[in-house]
Formats: sequence, C-alpha cells, structure tokens
Amino acid sequence: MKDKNKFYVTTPIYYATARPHLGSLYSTVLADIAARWNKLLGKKVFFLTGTDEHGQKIAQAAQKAGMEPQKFVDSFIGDYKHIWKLYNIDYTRFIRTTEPEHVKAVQEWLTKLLKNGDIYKSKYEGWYCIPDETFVVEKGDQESPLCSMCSRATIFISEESYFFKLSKYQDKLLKFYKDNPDFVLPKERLNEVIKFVESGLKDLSISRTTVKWGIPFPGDEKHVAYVWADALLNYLSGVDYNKDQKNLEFWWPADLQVMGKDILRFHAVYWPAFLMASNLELPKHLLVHGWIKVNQQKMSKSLGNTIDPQDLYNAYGADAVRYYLTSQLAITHDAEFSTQELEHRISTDLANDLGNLLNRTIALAFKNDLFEVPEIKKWSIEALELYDYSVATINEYHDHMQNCSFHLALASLWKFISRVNAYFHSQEPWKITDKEKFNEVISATCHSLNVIGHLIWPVMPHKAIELLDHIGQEDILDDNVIQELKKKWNNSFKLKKGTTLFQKIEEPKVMKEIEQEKPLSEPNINFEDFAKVKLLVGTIEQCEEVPKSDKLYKLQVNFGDKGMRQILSGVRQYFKPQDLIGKQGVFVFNLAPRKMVGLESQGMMLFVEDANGNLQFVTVAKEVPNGNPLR
Ligand code: ME8
Repeated sequence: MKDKNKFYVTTPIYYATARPHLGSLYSTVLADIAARWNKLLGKKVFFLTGTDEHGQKIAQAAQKAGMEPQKFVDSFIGDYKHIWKLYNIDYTRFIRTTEPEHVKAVQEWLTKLLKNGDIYKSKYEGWYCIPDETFVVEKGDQESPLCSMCSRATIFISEESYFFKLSKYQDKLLKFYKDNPDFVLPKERLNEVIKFVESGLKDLSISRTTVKWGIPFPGDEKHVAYVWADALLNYLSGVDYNKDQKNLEFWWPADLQVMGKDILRFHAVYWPAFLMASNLELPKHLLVHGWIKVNQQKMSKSLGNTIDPQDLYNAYGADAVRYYLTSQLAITHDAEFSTQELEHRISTDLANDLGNLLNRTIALAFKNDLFEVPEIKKWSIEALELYDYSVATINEYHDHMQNCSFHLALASLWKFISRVNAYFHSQEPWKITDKEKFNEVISATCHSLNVIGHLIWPVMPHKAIELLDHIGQEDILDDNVIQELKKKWNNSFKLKKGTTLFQKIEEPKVMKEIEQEKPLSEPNINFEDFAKVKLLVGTIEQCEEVPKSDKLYKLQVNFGDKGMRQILSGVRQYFKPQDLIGKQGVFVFNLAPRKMVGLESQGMMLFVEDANGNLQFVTVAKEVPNGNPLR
C-alpha cells in the first residue's frame, strides 16, 4: 500500500543557456507554493528542479560564447542556485541532465524500450526548430515552414534516427484524458491537447546523428538521445529511477508538474506515452501557466527582453515579488509585467491592508500596556462572526489551493483581511475603556492575524514568519495546522514589537530604469511605410481543415472585383468553420505568397487576442463591398 501522505512536485528543467529570468522564477515559485502548501497539510514533500543541459540549442549557444558545452552550462548553475535561495525556493533536489546518474538512467530507459520494441531505427526527414528543440509536425514541401509553436524559422534535417512508437499510444492517451479530465490544470488547456492527439500521432524521432552534445544512444553511439527524451526523464531520475527502486516507488507518480503553456505538448502527450511504454503510472496533474510578457511579447532569453529576478529582489525583496507573481498573474492568462502594478500591490495589499493591521494592533496594545493578550472566555457576537468568517476563508483558501488556483486563494484571503480591518475599525478599540472589551478586540484581531500568517506562508514564507513572530507564534508546521486554525479561538498571544512588515512605495524604484533600458515602444513608421501594406476587406466563402496540420484552416476569400484568394490561417483551436464562413474580415492582400504544408497562402487574415487569450477576428462594423481597402 502506497504512502498517500506524500507530495512530489516538479518544475520544468531550464535550458542552461543564460541566468534564470522572471519567467523561470515564476514556474519555480508556483512549484514552491504547492510544495509549501502540502507541507502545511502535513505531507512529506519532494520538490525537484534543475537544468536541461544537452542538445543543439545548448551546443550552439556554447559555440557562440566560444566555450566547451560542459563549461558553458556549468557557468550558469551558481546563478540558478543563488536566485532560488534569494527567493526561498525550498527544493529537495537540483538535478542537472549532465549528471552521470541521469545519463545512466536515460540509457537504461532507452535500452528497456529498445528491448520491448517501442523504439525502432528508421530515417527522419523533415523540419526542426532549434530554439524549441522540436520536430515540426507540419511538413512543408519546398519552402521552410515556420515552427508551429514559436513561429521562428526551421531547418531541414535528413538523418538516420531511432523512433519511439508514439502512434501506438494514441487511443490509450485519448482514453486517459477522458478518464482524467483534471489531468491538466486549468482544465480548459486539455482541449488543445486532445485536439492535437485526435489529429493523429506520428512516431517520434528520439535520436540525432548530426548533434554531438547529448547522451550517447545505448549500443549505437553514432546517435545521441533527442534532448526532450533526455530532459523529460529527469522527473524519474530525480527520484532514483533504476537506482533505488524503493525511493522511486515511494515518490512516483509525481503529484504535480508545473510548466508554461509552451511546453504542454511535450508533457501531456510525449511524456505520458513514454511512461505508458515503461509501465509506469502517469503524473496526477500538470499545472500549466501562461506567459509573462514585456511590451506584449513573451519574456524570453532569445528575445532578450528578460527581467532579472536579482534586480527585483534588490528593489522589492523576495516575498513581495512572490506575492505579485502569484496574485497578479492569474495562472490561466498571459500577463504583462509591470513595476507600477507591483509597486501598487506592495503599497495597497501588503503595506496598507496587511502590514498596517499588524502595526496598529500591536501599537495600540502596547499603548494600553497590553503585552500578553489573555485567552478570552466569552466572545461577543461581532467576534464570533469574525471567527465564522475566518473558518469560511480557510475552507475557501483550501479548495483554491488544492486546485492550484493560487490567485483565487489569495483573493479570498484578502477579502478576509478587509473584513478584519473593518471589524477593527468598527470596534474603535482606541476609545474603549473597558479592559476586558479591549482585550477581546485585540485578541480577535490576533487570532485573525494568526490565520492570515499561516495561510500566507506558502506564498510569502519569510514575511509569514515575521508576522507570526510579532504575535508570539513560533511553530508554523505543527501537524494538522489547517484543522488547528479552524478550532474555536482560545489562544493567548505574547506580543512583540518588530520592524514594519512592508513599506509603502513612496517613490517609484530603480526598476523603472531597468524597464526603460528596453525599447518601450516600436519605432515610428512614416506614411509611405504604412501605405505599402494593402489591407482589404473580404468575405470568407469557404473554410476547411488542412488535413496535414492540426492548426491550419484553408480559407477561400472573396475580394470582389479583385477575385478569390486561398488564404491559410492557423486558428483552428479558436474557431469552428461556421464561426468564419460568411463573415467579413480584414486581410493583408499584398503579403508575398507563402507555402505551408504544400499549399499556397495568398495573404493573411488579421486577428487580435482577447482578455482570455483567445483570438477574435478583425471585422467591419457594417458590411462593405468586398475588396474595399482600409485607409
Ligand atoms: O523549455 N513567462 O526550458 P526553458 C512564464 N528545457 N514562464 C516562462 C516564461 C515567460 N515569459 N519564459 C519561460 C525548456 N518560462 C525545457 C524544459 S522540461 C523537461 C524541459 C518558464 O528554459 C515556463 O515554465 O525554455 C516554461 O515552460 C519554462 O520556463 C521553459 O524554460
């Protein structure tokens, strides 16, 4: 019988091509919050993070830096560990894919699959995206297709390769998704995975001969393992796959695997299929978050628009940044990074709502010579109502945390904080002369702060301890803390004066300068430049799926006296054909024709992202003749 009282959580392993940036920190903080929450629930926790150190992308970056790949990747590890420490990331193990133990685990795994026939040798011919280290599914016949994930240029490769029989697992995967609708959190993101698998899985090339920087393929050292086959295995080697069976059995399957939406396909399709082929259980949940954007673009190493967590730490401290990342960036959405918003949150939520509540309570108690708040025997109705509200908040917080809706958990906690502030004000304790009544108000507020202090610990571990220390609470991780917090209020509190928990931001900080280093707006263009782009209105007469692609629609668009045109558009996940047929849209008419999956696209349809990250097409308020230009 398995010990159910365990929680195994992982982050993606980050490409060791640069220092960690705010995006890498985001995933890692989310995993740390999940780990700490489960510690609060009294579980044994294993938290794995680390770095992805093989493959063509790393080899190229090392070459550019004029370094040996191993030395190159080694040079970033200190940075990762340093930043994780600054931000109180309490990981259990930091794994590197160049560690001999991991290399051995991958080779043994490949050997096993070779033996059971799930891996075979053949030849790969097609397109490859180096930045994403991915084989491009939509094969172009002549011209290079852009990567369907990142829209960057791809290279053509033609080489002998080992293949994993991914196609064999198509039906099993679909059944698994059906039986486990909450495998992917938030649930909505599972739809795109199902669509991808339903569109047909081809066997996956899992070795390269033209890349040298990788794990030698067992028995055929002309090949190295495909970097994703190598990287995904870290989740197993991190808990001693093929090394310590007992340890593996204790921790596997992972309870939660955190990642950005860019790498969902690898984790929700390839990874489960690898595990099925290995007769291992599948992870319980994948937590998939959106992107942090800067000036509307994904923050990424290759775009060079990253924000350094060290700068943020220097300006605001770890816990404020952790709070901002969790409360402001809803997991379900992409969000623009903004120092103004971060500073606003620090001043209002943290300094005003929470910090002031603590300061005022302690200052007032001390002013009235109350240093030890006694246990209260009989509570007033108002205090009992506050207690009820606290229990309801703990329950709500619990449910949101269990669903990994961390931003909702914080929202309900901050509603409670407002409620406590309102209680404190309505009682006007500064006017109370009756000692018992005064003690009661301070005690009810301290009990509330006790609840708040414990609940914010997963998100702001240092500030939580500081807060609890002010009210004399030391043991955060008592068994069953959550149940304890819901018990009838009967604590006494030893109050301590301390430093201010959070300072209001009076003057915007240095981060302004950091943001300004990057171009804040695109350079202007003149009218002639604009006039070069011919934007026309056309009606979509037909819309068909392109069979060789999981994204593309083939549109037949009527441009009136300028004729019909075939336009390909990669928007299948956002629209059904009937959403588009008969509608007028806006098209770039003079874009050079481009070939995709063997079909020519003679223009481009315009779309815009809505607040939910879905696309809306651009149209006219009233019907106009087809072929009319925008001006
Ligand atoms: O993909 N916003 O590594 P990677 C939010 N090595 N999160 C972001 C982000 C952004 N702008 N940019 C990056 C790899 N991330 C592979 C993973 S796992 C077996 C192998 C986060 O260094 C996000 O979680 O490109 C994304 O999935 C991860 O960093 C990718 O990091």
